[in-house]
Amino acid sequence: MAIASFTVSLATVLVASTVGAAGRRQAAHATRAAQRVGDARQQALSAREEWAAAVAVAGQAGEGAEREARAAFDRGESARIGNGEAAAPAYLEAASAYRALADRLGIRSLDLGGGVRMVLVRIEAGGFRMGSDQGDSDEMPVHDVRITKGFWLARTEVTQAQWEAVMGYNASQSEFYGGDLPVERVSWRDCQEFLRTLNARVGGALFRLPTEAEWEYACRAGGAADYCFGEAAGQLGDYAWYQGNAGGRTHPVGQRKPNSWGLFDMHGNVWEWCEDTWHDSYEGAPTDGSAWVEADSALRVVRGGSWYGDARRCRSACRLGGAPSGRSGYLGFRVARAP
Ligand SMILES: [Ca+2]
Repeated sequence: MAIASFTVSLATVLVASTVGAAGRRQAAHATRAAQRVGDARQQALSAREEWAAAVAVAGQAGEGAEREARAAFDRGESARIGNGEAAAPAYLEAASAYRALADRLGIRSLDLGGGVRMVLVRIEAGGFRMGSDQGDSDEMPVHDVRITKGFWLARTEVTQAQWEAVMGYNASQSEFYGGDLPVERVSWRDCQEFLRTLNARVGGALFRLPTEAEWEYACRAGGAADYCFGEAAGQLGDYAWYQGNAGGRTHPVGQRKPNSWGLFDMHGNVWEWCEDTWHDSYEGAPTDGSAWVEADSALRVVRGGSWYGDARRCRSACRLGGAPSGRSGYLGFRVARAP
């Protein structure tokens, strides 16, 4: 009797523990599935929000643009309510559809947190003549460049609010202080730290400085003249804060006219760091838009002129070199993003 009773008890224990293990496996599976659905839903919501922000910038969404993306999102919502794992692929489909819509608008509005966003403009691949025969010797020889890959470029210089949202500390090192003002007194190395932090947040090496060729291509916006709007330096004040109108200081970004590709303050306000090291001529420069970087160069390129400089310094082709650890009240940057 004692033996039989023991056998039953053991069997009961074995069954119970088997049921326990299966139950735990099932529960773990359900947790993972819920996690996948939750992550996918979050991706869809972020992509939808970014698209809506891009629509707000563009001022139009396009006829029926959202229909398919919203249908995929709704499929996800229905499946999620029924605890269905089919919700995850539906949400991912919605996320990708919203991203495609934003790409079609040519505008991305990146959430940096704390209500701060960064708007980027799609720059298509194409060719242009880089440099100038009329400028300084370092702007020669004028040469053909083919930007082989489209990219994204921030519509404005990085502001102090954007700097603070990414770096978590205020930009009071700047000479002029204000959220909408361009951040300045940031060295080339400080900019790299900003970009590393931003990339870590999005989980990929997407953000970087523009190359010098990309910068001039985007500044010219299809034009071959001294400025994005033509040759008349007398019109510069409509497009730029420079010595002639700035009153000895930086100004909030995006207040002057943009160039025809929708980029503000490419001329003036603050000089902008590029990725390239400094060369005092274009002899031997790459022609595919890539960065021209040599390890033994002591300087990095800056572009576009500033509140402190005259009209000649604000020309599309004008260039200077700066020590990568150098900081100044007339030097900031803008962000480029891989396609
Ligand atoms: Ca500028």
